[in-house]
Amino acid sequence: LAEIPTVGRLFQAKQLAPVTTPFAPSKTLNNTISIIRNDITKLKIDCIVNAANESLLGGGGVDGAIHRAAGPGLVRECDGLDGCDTGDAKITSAYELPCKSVIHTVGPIYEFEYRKDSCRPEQLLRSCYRRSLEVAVANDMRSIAFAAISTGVYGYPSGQAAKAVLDETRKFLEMPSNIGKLERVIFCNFEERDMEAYKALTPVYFPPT
Ligand code: AR6
Repeated sequence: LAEIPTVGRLFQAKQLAPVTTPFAPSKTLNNTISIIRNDITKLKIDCIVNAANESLLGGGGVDGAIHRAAGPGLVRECDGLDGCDTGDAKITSAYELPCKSVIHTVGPIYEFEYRKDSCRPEQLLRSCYRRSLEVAVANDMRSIAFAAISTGVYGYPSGQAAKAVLDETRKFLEMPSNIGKLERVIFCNFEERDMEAYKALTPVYFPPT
Protein backbone atom coordinates (compact mmCIF):
# COMPACT_ATOMS: atom_id res chain seq x y z
CA LEU A 1 0.00 0.00 0.00
CA ALA A 2 2.89 2.36 0.78
CA GLU A 3 3.91 2.18 -2.91
CA ILE A 4 0.57 3.58 -4.10
CA PRO A 5 0.61 7.39 -3.69
CA THR A 6 -2.44 9.16 -2.28
CA VAL A 7 -3.79 12.42 -3.64
CA GLY A 8 -2.58 13.98 -0.38
CA ARG A 9 0.99 13.23 -1.41
CA LEU A 10 0.48 14.19 -5.07
CA PHE A 11 -1.20 17.49 -4.21
CA GLN A 12 1.77 18.34 -1.98
CA ALA A 13 4.29 17.62 -4.69
CA LYS A 14 2.45 19.43 -7.49
CA GLN A 15 1.23 22.98 -7.79
CA LEU A 16 -2.42 22.67 -8.83
CA ALA A 17 -4.50 25.27 -10.59
CA PRO A 18 -6.95 26.86 -8.12
CA VAL A 19 -10.18 24.86 -7.93
CA THR A 20 -13.70 26.00 -7.18
CA THR A 21 -15.18 23.55 -4.71
CA PRO A 22 -17.90 23.43 -2.07
CA PHE A 23 -15.90 20.77 -0.14
CA ALA A 24 -13.59 21.53 2.77
CA PRO A 25 -9.95 20.43 2.32
CA SER A 26 -9.11 17.43 4.52
CA LYS A 27 -5.62 15.99 4.92
CA THR A 28 -7.08 12.77 6.34
CA LEU A 29 -9.45 12.26 3.42
CA ASN A 30 -6.76 13.15 0.86
CA ASN A 31 -4.46 10.56 2.40
CA THR A 32 -7.20 7.95 1.88
CA ILE A 33 -7.69 8.44 -1.88
CA SER A 34 -5.50 7.13 -4.71
CA ILE A 35 -5.98 7.46 -8.47
CA ILE A 36 -3.92 4.95 -10.44
CA ARG A 37 -3.76 3.36 -13.87
CA ASN A 38 -3.17 -0.36 -13.51
CA ASP A 39 -4.47 -3.88 -14.04
CA ILE A 40 -6.68 -4.31 -10.97
CA THR A 41 -5.94 -8.05 -10.82
CA LYS A 42 -2.33 -7.26 -9.80
CA LEU A 43 -3.13 -5.28 -6.65
CA LYS A 44 -2.04 -6.75 -3.30
CA ILE A 45 -4.67 -5.07 -1.15
CA ASP A 46 -7.66 -6.20 0.91
CA CYS A 47 -10.31 -6.10 -1.79
CA ILE A 48 -10.96 -5.17 -5.41
CA VAL A 49 -14.34 -4.26 -6.91
CA ASN A 50 -15.42 -6.09 -10.04
CA ALA A 51 -17.74 -4.64 -12.72
CA ALA A 52 -19.96 -7.72 -12.94
CA ASN A 53 -23.36 -8.43 -14.50
CA GLU A 54 -26.52 -9.59 -12.71
CA SER A 55 -25.69 -13.28 -13.19
CA LEU A 56 -22.30 -12.92 -11.41
CA LEU A 57 -21.11 -15.76 -13.62
CA GLY A 58 -18.37 -13.85 -15.46
CA GLY A 59 -18.12 -11.95 -18.71
CA GLY A 60 -15.68 -9.79 -20.67
CA GLY A 61 -13.72 -6.67 -19.66
CA VAL A 62 -12.48 -6.44 -16.10
CA ASP A 63 -14.92 -9.20 -15.05
CA GLY A 64 -13.22 -11.60 -17.47
CA ALA A 65 -9.75 -10.54 -16.32
CA ILE A 66 -10.68 -11.06 -12.65
CA HIS A 67 -12.21 -14.50 -13.26
CA ARG A 68 -9.22 -15.61 -15.36
CA ALA A 69 -6.73 -14.51 -12.72
CA ALA A 70 -8.76 -15.90 -9.80
CA GLY A 71 -9.23 -19.36 -11.31
CA PRO A 72 -12.33 -21.61 -11.30
CA GLY A 73 -13.01 -21.36 -7.55
CA LEU A 74 -14.42 -17.87 -8.05
CA VAL A 75 -17.18 -18.77 -10.48
CA ARG A 76 -18.12 -21.74 -8.26
CA GLU A 77 -18.59 -19.43 -5.27
CA CYS A 78 -20.43 -16.84 -7.41
CA ASP A 79 -22.78 -19.55 -8.65
CA GLY A 80 -24.05 -19.96 -5.08
CA LEU A 81 -24.88 -16.26 -4.62
CA ASP A 82 -28.09 -16.18 -6.68
CA GLY A 83 -26.95 -13.24 -8.82
CA CYS A 84 -26.86 -9.59 -7.83
CA ASP A 85 -29.22 -6.70 -8.57
CA THR A 86 -28.00 -3.66 -10.50
CA GLY A 87 -26.70 -1.18 -7.91
CA ASP A 88 -26.01 -3.84 -5.28
CA ALA A 89 -22.74 -5.58 -4.27
CA LYS A 90 -21.71 -9.02 -2.96
CA ILE A 91 -18.38 -10.25 -1.58
CA THR A 92 -16.44 -13.46 -2.28
CA SER A 93 -12.98 -14.87 -1.62
CA ALA A 94 -10.24 -13.98 -4.12
CA TYR A 95 -8.78 -17.47 -4.82
CA GLU A 96 -5.60 -17.10 -6.93
CA LEU A 97 -5.71 -13.28 -6.91
CA PRO A 98 -3.18 -11.40 -4.73
CA CYS A 99 -5.98 -9.50 -2.90
CA LYS A 100 -8.00 -11.07 -0.04
CA SER A 101 -11.56 -10.60 -1.30
CA VAL A 102 -13.50 -9.55 -4.38
CA ILE A 103 -16.60 -7.35 -4.19
CA HIS A 104 -18.83 -7.83 -7.21
CA THR A 105 -21.07 -4.92 -8.11
CA VAL A 106 -23.41 -4.55 -11.06
CA GLY A 107 -23.34 -1.16 -12.74
CA PRO A 108 -26.18 0.32 -14.80
CA ILE A 109 -26.34 -0.20 -18.57
CA TYR A 110 -26.32 3.53 -19.29
CA GLU A 111 -28.70 3.83 -22.27
CA PHE A 112 -31.14 1.22 -20.98
CA GLU A 113 -31.58 2.93 -17.59
CA TYR A 114 -31.52 6.45 -19.07
CA ARG A 115 -34.47 5.60 -21.32
CA LYS A 116 -36.51 4.58 -18.25
CA ASP A 117 -35.60 7.76 -16.33
CA SER A 118 -32.70 10.13 -16.99
CA CYS A 119 -31.76 10.15 -13.27
CA ARG A 120 -31.53 6.37 -12.96
CA PRO A 121 -28.00 5.73 -14.28
CA GLU A 122 -26.51 8.13 -11.73
CA GLN A 123 -28.62 6.80 -8.85
CA LEU A 124 -27.61 3.24 -9.67
CA LEU A 125 -23.91 4.04 -10.15
CA ARG A 126 -23.84 5.87 -6.80
CA SER A 127 -25.53 2.87 -5.24
CA CYS A 128 -22.83 0.51 -6.65
CA TYR A 129 -20.07 2.48 -4.94
CA ARG A 130 -22.00 3.05 -1.69
CA ARG A 131 -22.97 -0.62 -1.40
CA SER A 132 -19.42 -1.78 -2.23
CA LEU A 133 -17.98 0.52 0.45
CA GLU A 134 -20.60 -0.69 2.95
CA VAL A 135 -19.86 -4.33 2.19
CA ALA A 136 -16.11 -3.65 2.51
CA VAL A 137 -16.51 -2.01 5.93
CA ALA A 138 -18.90 -4.73 7.14
CA ASN A 139 -16.23 -7.31 6.26
CA ASP A 140 -13.37 -5.44 7.97
CA MET A 141 -11.64 -4.55 4.72
CA ARG A 142 -9.18 -1.68 5.21
CA SER A 143 -8.20 -1.07 1.57
CA ILE A 144 -10.36 -1.22 -1.54
CA ALA A 145 -9.75 -0.64 -5.25
CA PHE A 146 -12.53 0.09 -7.74
CA ALA A 147 -12.47 -0.62 -11.45
CA ALA A 148 -14.29 2.15 -13.37
CA ILE A 149 -17.74 0.52 -13.05
CA SER A 150 -20.08 0.79 -16.09
CA THR A 151 -17.67 2.89 -18.19
CA GLY A 152 -16.77 0.01 -20.54
CA VAL A 153 -19.38 -2.02 -22.43
CA TYR A 154 -22.16 -0.57 -20.25
CA GLY A 155 -21.46 2.83 -21.83
CA TYR A 156 -21.46 5.28 -18.89
CA PRO A 157 -19.61 8.49 -19.94
CA SER A 158 -16.29 8.73 -18.05
CA GLY A 159 -16.53 12.32 -16.81
CA GLN A 160 -20.10 11.95 -15.55
CA ALA A 161 -19.20 8.68 -13.85
CA ALA A 162 -16.17 10.19 -12.10
CA LYS A 163 -18.28 13.06 -10.71
CA ALA A 164 -20.91 10.76 -9.22
CA VAL A 165 -18.28 8.35 -7.89
CA LEU A 166 -16.11 10.99 -6.21
CA ASP A 167 -19.12 12.75 -4.68
CA GLU A 168 -20.61 9.51 -3.33
CA THR A 169 -17.23 8.36 -1.97
CA ARG A 170 -16.58 11.67 -0.22
CA LYS A 171 -20.06 11.50 1.39
CA PHE A 172 -19.49 7.91 2.50
CA LEU A 173 -16.06 8.58 4.03
CA GLU A 174 -17.39 11.65 5.88
CA MET A 175 -20.26 9.83 7.60
CA PRO A 176 -19.43 9.71 11.33
CA SER A 177 -19.98 5.94 11.49
CA ASN A 178 -17.47 5.37 8.66
CA ILE A 179 -14.64 7.61 9.83
CA GLY A 180 -11.39 5.70 10.26
CA LYS A 181 -12.80 2.46 8.83
CA LEU A 182 -11.05 2.54 5.45
CA GLU A 183 -7.34 3.26 5.24
CA ARG A 184 -7.30 3.51 1.44
CA VAL A 185 -9.81 3.85 -1.43
CA ILE A 186 -8.15 3.40 -4.83
CA PHE A 187 -9.71 4.28 -8.18
CA CYS A 188 -7.94 1.86 -10.48
CA ASN A 189 -8.42 3.00 -14.08
CA PHE A 190 -7.43 1.18 -17.23
CA GLU A 191 -8.23 3.76 -19.91
CA GLU A 192 -6.55 7.13 -20.33
CA ARG A 193 -9.94 8.88 -20.60
CA ASP A 194 -10.91 7.71 -17.10
CA MET A 195 -7.53 8.81 -15.74
CA GLU A 196 -8.06 12.26 -17.26
CA ALA A 197 -11.55 12.52 -15.77
CA TYR A 198 -10.35 11.54 -12.28
CA LYS A 199 -7.28 13.77 -12.41
CA ALA A 200 -9.42 16.77 -13.37
CA LEU A 201 -12.22 16.09 -10.87
CA THR A 202 -10.49 14.75 -7.76
CA PRO A 203 -9.34 18.24 -6.63
CA VAL A 204 -12.98 19.35 -6.68
CA TYR A 205 -14.18 16.63 -4.31
CA PHE A 206 -10.91 16.20 -2.36
CA PRO A 207 -9.35 19.68 -2.57
CA PRO A 208 -5.65 20.19 -1.82
CA THR A 209 -5.01 21.22 1.79
N1 AR6 B 1 -8.08 -3.78 -14.61
C1 AR6 B 1 -8.73 -2.60 -14.40
N2 AR6 B 1 -9.69 -2.12 -15.22
C2 AR6 B 1 -9.98 -2.86 -16.33
C3 AR6 B 1 -9.35 -4.09 -16.61
C4 AR6 B 1 -8.36 -4.55 -15.70
N3 AR6 B 1 -7.71 -5.71 -15.88
N4 AR6 B 1 -9.87 -4.57 -17.78
C5 AR6 B 1 -10.78 -3.67 -18.21
N5 AR6 B 1 -10.85 -2.63 -17.33
P1 AR6 B 1 -16.14 -3.24 -18.38
P2 AR6 B 1 -18.84 -2.44 -17.47
C6 AR6 B 1 -11.69 -1.42 -17.38
O1 AR6 B 1 -16.61 -3.29 -19.78
O2 AR6 B 1 -18.85 -1.29 -18.40
C7 AR6 B 1 -18.60 -7.56 -18.52
O3 AR6 B 1 -18.79 -8.43 -19.59
C8 AR6 B 1 -12.30 -1.06 -18.71
O4 AR6 B 1 -11.32 -0.46 -19.56
O5 AR6 B 1 -15.28 -4.32 -17.86
O6 AR6 B 1 -19.32 -2.22 -16.05
C9 AR6 B 1 -19.51 -7.88 -17.32
O7 AR6 B 1 -19.72 -9.26 -17.19
C10 AR6 B 1 -13.36 -0.06 -18.28
O8 AR6 B 1 -12.77 1.22 -18.10
O9 AR6 B 1 -17.41 -3.15 -17.33
C11 AR6 B 1 -20.75 -7.14 -17.67
O10 AR6 B 1 -21.56 -7.87 -18.54
C12 AR6 B 1 -13.81 -0.60 -16.92
O11 AR6 B 1 -12.83 -1.58 -16.56
C13 AR6 B 1 -20.25 -5.90 -18.37
O12 AR6 B 1 -18.97 -6.24 -18.90
C14 AR6 B 1 -15.18 -1.25 -16.93
O13 AR6 B 1 -15.41 -1.85 -18.19
C15 AR6 B 1 -20.04 -4.75 -17.41
O14 AR6 B 1 -19.72 -3.58 -18.13
